[in-house]
Amino acid sequence: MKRAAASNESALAEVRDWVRTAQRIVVFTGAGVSAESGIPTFRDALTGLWARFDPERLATEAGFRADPPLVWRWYAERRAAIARAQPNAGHRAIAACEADGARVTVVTQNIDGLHARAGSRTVLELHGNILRVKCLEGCGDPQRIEPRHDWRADPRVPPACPRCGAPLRPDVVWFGELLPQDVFERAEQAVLDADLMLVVGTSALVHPAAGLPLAAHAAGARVVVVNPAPTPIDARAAQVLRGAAGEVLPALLQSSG
Ligand code: BV8
Ligand code: ZN
Repeated sequence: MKRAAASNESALAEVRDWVRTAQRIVVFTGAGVSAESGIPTFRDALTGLWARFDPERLATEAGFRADPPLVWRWYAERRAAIARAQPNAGHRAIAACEADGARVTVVTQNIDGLHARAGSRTVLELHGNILRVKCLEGCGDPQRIEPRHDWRADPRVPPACPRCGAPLRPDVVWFGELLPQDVFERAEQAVLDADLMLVVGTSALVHPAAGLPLAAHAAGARVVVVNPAPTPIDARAAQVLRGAAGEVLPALLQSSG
């Protein structure tokens, strides 16, 4: 296993080769791929008013039931910021690579929908999507919600389910909740079929998502990490590209021409 700084042209050239010759590529992303779009990573999301909360307590059903307006407003603030954000060069490079004919499956932990907005067509959202809401008691289907509505002044916080009157909640996977079964199974299948997996912008701490790069490695795929900081996956990586997604991915995925 070789380590290389993103600036190391030979490492980039080697991984560019792997991208060109790979049959099936999985790009596994975390909050770091959206950092250059100005979206704070999950733990950084707790700035200002939320700084005194622990994300692993706030992003839970118990946290929501304990104080629905507080948790609703935390998601509304993140949703409004996400609606104002734009996909960055990293998101666009992944989408361009897919458009280039490479069989690319994006498996993301992010709930911001930016991969799809950048043009990626095969995106598996393991942890849901902040732009949708659903009934707390599980009736009916998730619905898109207007991201720019100012909930700070709205007394209907959280709004009630139109069918049963229970509170609406974000359609995201909270800690202690199961991931959407069909999505996770498709992600596992894509990982087992892949011959190359790019692990971009994730601290790989949250399970079961963080187990996917290990499964790819165990199934014989080459794993490449793109991250400015060390991660637990580095030890199993065929290459580690130390750098920001918005810089490394365009250099890595430029169309093989
Ligand atoms: C479940 C949606 C079970 C919500 C999220 C003890 C041991 C192991 C596991 C557990 C444990 N105790 C509890 C658990 C289980 C728990 C878990 O894994 N906890 C962890 C913290 C230990 N997991 C769960 O609860 C999961 N469910 O296990 O259910 C079960 C079993 C039976 C029956 C019922 C249930 C559900 C987990 C999903 C939680 N939801 N998101 C929301 O967003 O509000 S997770 C959330 O945090 C994100 O989605 C992401 O997945 C995760 C990590 O977020 P961040 O750290 O912010 O982002 P990231 O990891 O991506 O880190 C940023 C990275 O980017 C860094 O590496 C940084 O260096 C890099 N970076 C920064 N800038 C850039 C960059 N990289 C590239 N370019 C840049 N410019
Ligand atoms: Zn309902």
